[in-house]
Amino acid sequence: MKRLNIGVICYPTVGGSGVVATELGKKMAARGHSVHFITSERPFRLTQLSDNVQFHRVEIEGYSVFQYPPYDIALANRIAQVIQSEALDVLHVHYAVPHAIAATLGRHMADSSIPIVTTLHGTDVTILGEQVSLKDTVRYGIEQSDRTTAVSEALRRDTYRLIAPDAPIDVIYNFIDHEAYYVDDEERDSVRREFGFDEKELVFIHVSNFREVKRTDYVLNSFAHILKEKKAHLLLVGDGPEMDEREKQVRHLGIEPYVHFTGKRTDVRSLLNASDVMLHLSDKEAFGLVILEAFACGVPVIGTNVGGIPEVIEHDRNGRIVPLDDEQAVVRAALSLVESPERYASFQREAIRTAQTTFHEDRMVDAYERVYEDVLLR
Ligand code: GMT
Repeated sequence: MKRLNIGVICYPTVGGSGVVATELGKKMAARGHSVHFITSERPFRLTQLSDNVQFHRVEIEGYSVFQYPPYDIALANRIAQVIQSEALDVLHVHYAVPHAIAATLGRHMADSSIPIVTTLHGTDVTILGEQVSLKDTVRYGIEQSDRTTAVSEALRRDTYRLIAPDAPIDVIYNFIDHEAYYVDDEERDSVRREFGFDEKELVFIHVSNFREVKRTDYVLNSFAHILKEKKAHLLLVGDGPEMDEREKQVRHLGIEPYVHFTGKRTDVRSLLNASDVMLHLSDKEAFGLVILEAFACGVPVIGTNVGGIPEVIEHDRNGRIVPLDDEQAVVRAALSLVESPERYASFQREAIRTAQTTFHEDRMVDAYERVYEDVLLR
């Protein structure tokens, strides 16, 4: 395929959509394309720039008249500049709002017909698509794009149900970097030593941004029920708006010695390696990238029957699916998963296989490359 100049627009801070955008950009660069990230900060996973991986900062200048800094307009302005200065062939925007709109405006400002590919990631549809103030804008962004992709079948269905765009949507699943996530027994031992866990003790893990949709209240209530049956520990990794509430809940449940708040950590792989089972009990989740990260480290996942989660977790193979708000179902799923070492080992093997085959990065990068090729042919 011809070498392309690809403009990538995403949220640069911690979050699955920015991670996917950055990893995809890096993989495209490894295939010989030139990738230009147009973002307000350098994406946190973009640790190295090179001749074919560049970062174009969006400068947002304030002015006393503005009640809010005009990020969307500044982004459109920067997109228009980079389309011209770098002779971009295609724009790939991650997260519909405001990125698809800013790309449409930037293209118009540059007097260009550059194709726009928009990838929907989740709450850009399932939350913003329900807001009267934004719903029509999300639809407009999708309809102005030359191609739209969604990270799961569930998100594709939700997009038609909630927003009803007059446009086709392709599903391209997420993937993870296998050089960053893998099984490591030494890491398991060292993290277990750090937290004072015995080799045989059962360790659960939850990793998220502690927003309401992640239902960390349900994670804690379920874990408290597990503790009534079996001694265990819970690593809570990440930080976010619900953290204070969760600390109060832990005190209220009287389970302080068994719950370990780690805050944001850069060594998530080590924490996953030290864990036996992940709990991912969201009430909205288009995909759940951390589930794949857990799988790659050989950790089976208990997840809710919500959004794209059942597309990633194969019930009774690499994890278990439970109904939302059924704490006893989580207890049963967790304890029966670990009671037989043979069964647990089979779940671990399946988890690793899922991350390495069904969701292998090469499949997804090929699919995105085909999308670029298609929109350029038109
Ligand atoms: O939509 C969000 O909540 C933010 C977004 C993000 O930037 O992390 O998360 C979504 O995109 C991820 C990457 O595609 C998916 O793995 C998450 O499931 C999805 N979050 C939700 O749907 C809640």
